[in-house]
Amino acid sequence: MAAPAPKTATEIIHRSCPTCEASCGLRVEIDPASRSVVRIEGDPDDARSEGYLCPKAYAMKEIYEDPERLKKPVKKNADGSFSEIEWEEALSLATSRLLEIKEKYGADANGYYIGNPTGHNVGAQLYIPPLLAGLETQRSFSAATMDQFPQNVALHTMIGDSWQFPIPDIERTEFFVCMGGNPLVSQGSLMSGPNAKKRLRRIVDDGGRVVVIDPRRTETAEIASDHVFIKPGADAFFLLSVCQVLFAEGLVAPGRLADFTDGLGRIEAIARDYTPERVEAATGIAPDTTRQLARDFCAAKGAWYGRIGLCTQEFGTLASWLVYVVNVLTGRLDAEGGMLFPRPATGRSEPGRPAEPFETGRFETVKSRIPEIAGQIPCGYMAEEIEEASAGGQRMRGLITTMGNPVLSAPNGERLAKALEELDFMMSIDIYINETTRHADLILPSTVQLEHENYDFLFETTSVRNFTRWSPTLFEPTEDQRDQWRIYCELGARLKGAPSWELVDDLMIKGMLGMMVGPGTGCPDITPEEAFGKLEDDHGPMRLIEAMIRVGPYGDKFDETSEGLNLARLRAADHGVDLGPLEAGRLPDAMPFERIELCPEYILADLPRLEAALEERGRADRLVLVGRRQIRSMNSWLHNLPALAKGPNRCTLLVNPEDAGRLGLETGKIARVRSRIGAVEVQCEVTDEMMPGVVSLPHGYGHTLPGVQLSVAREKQPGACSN
Ligand SMILES: Nc1nc2c(c(=O)[nH]1)N[C@H]1C(S)=C(S)[C@@H](COP(=O)(O)OP(=O)(O)OC[C@H]3O[C@@H](n4cnc5c(=O)[nH]c(N)nc54)[C@H](O)[C@@H]3O)O[C@H]1N2
Ligand SMILES: Nc1nc2c(c(=O)[nH]1)N[C@H]1C(S)=C(S)[C@@H](COP(=O)(O)OP(=O)(O)OC[C@H]3O[C@@H](n4cnc5c(=O)[nH]c(N)nc54)[C@H](O)[C@@H]3O)O[C@H]1N2
Ligand code: SF4
Ligand SMILES: [Mo]
Repeated sequence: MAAPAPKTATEIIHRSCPTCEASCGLRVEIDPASRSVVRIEGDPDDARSEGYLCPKAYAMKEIYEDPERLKKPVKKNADGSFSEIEWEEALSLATSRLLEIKEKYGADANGYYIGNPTGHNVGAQLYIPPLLAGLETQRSFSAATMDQFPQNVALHTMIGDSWQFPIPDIERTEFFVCMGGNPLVSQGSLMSGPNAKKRLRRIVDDGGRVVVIDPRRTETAEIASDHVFIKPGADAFFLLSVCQVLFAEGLVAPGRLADFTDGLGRIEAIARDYTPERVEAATGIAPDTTRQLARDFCAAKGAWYGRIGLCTQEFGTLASWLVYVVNVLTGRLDAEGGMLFPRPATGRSEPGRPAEPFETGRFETVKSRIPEIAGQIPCGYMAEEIEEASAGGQRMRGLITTMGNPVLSAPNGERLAKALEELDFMMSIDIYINETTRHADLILPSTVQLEHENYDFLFETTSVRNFTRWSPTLFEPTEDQRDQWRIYCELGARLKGAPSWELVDDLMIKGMLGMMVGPGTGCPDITPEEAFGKLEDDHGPMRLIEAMIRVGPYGDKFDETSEGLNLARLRAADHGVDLGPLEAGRLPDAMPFERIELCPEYILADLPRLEAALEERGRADRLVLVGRRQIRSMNSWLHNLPALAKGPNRCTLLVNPEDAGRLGLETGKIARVRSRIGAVEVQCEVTDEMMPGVVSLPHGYGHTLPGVQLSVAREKQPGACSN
């Protein structure tokens, strides 16, 4: 009889969850011998998440284990199938094809699309510049323009920094207005805070109020004190009416903000016409409700918040801007319990930063002549940029998609899918053969989260509490795998004709240190060369992070006798480093502009278009489709994971009973949803959680397209894509 196999020793490793913005602290038990994850639990010692986790905590394990995940580059064969190739062949093929296009048609004939998981991968964020330096194209697309871009534009033009987001002070607020966000499901976006339910309940339990303004009675609305239905896309009208009430009733009280804010008189004049009565038909909100809400908000320590529902709509920039305006008029921006500016350890919100100029129109799309805005072209124009029908101008011939699935996430994915076939060369950097990457000639897979280090670089700028956190590698990748940053750096180096990626990497860190240390900087006593010599890592993103945190507000300033933050201390902090509650009173020092511009010309220029829509928005016979997020999904890419894909069909159309009666729809029956662009057939769910005249369908589904190698998604949650 054989002896029982010896029980192998498991290890506990702490890291943050890389799947959504909340970045919960996790306690992961692994078996190093079999390179497997045994268990994932919430980390009770993490100051932000206190042991909380959601079902998606298991995503990083299941992604790591997914048999359909790519581990080596694959190249498309003549018959459309893919075969594995070596990295050297893959990178030299990519380089030669992209350079060929660049030489023949110019650098702008190549384009790129950057997707959402970039925000969760520090290497992917920091190494885009070397890739772009190699590509030299202005054809730039990203998930950002389908996400928070209206907020970026508003902040850029109001305070001079498009990425300095004010975040609700959810731990101290007494009155939280939530428009177009569903934090109970999304776990808070631009309000990164684990366990949104507990945080929002706290407000109500302490006698405060949570007011949800949403065309759906969402999961968040269910635990809120108040829910107000609003017609989709009418937020700008509603917010202007709130401003009108604030002025008319003498409630405007910017407090200390008044000392450095321009445009108060101008916004008063703009809002004057938008009484609650005048916009009622468009918004669906009773005037008394608007007036009472404005009064109650002013009487409490409140935070007024708007999120994706205010961005993915026709008047997204106006709506996003007006949310900030309301916070300024009521003195809630930069005030405790209001909207506060985080202070990341990597120092991106410190005083003395120059304002970047707000630029637009340096590049235009080939057919519709749509101008770029702050370097981005709207994703809705990707297809048109490629199509042969757009010839006449210089169309896009080569495309890199990285960490994105625009065929399911961008507007009119069906048209985009057709257009992708017209490219001379397409490559994707992705871990799956999915709806988008199936069109690529070449796919380069990166390591996944458990195979590389990480740092919560984006979410320390959006967190409800200041923190800094490093996450270790759990399983060393094989020789055949590459990190995302390494792929960018190597491809960029080859496109530029640089001798090696190592050299490019060294130039990056040296360039950064040259600006951050030495005479005239916050670290005057050390030269860039000396600082370079003190860095722990030889290469990679953590070397850049080390420089930033040592120079940053909590850093040791490269002084070993200091108690300040450095990479060794960061790496030793198993549960992350809690840097305390968000600070109030950081303005005007912490913003690049000297004064807040309440009425940026660029944004005001859109007001006539809004006014012209007032009547049409008030029509009673409109039926509008909105989106919906779900706890077990992350956009399009977790549907191939058995633990998250199980259960009934989730891609259902929510319809109000009134509309269902009128249209002859029933729960469980199939509805045909049609627009100017196309049609999908989906299962109905009749529910009074929808506002009459509004239906809801989640995004990120539609996994039955030919060539997609996501067998679990295809079988368990195929759904349909309405984009
Ligand atoms: N109707 C509707 N459409 C929407 C939205 C909506 O609310 N409604 N929301 C919009 C928003 S906010 C966003 S952010 C976009 C998202 O749009 P996208 O970013 O285009 O879509 P995702 O589904 O997040 O695609 C992520 C991709 O990254 C890949 N990936 C995951 N992990 C890794 C990794 O470690 N390495 C590499 N190389 N690849 C990886 C996945 O396989 C997948 O292909 O969708 C937008 N579209
Ligand atoms: N579980 C899960 N979490 C996620 C994601 C996911 O896919 N799944 N995605 C992540 C991403 S990429 C993002 S950007 C964030 C987004 O985070 P949230 O902004 O919280 O996203 P949603 O849950 O889509 O909430 C949007 C809400 O806007 C409402 N809405 C739609 N149109 C309008 C309108 O015109 N006006 C108003 N007032 N409301 C409207 C919708 O009914 C919905 O309740 O979530 C992130 N977190
Ligand atoms: S809430 Fe977000 S960060 Fe926390 S466990 Fe779930 S997916 Fe991960
Ligand atoms: Mo997003």
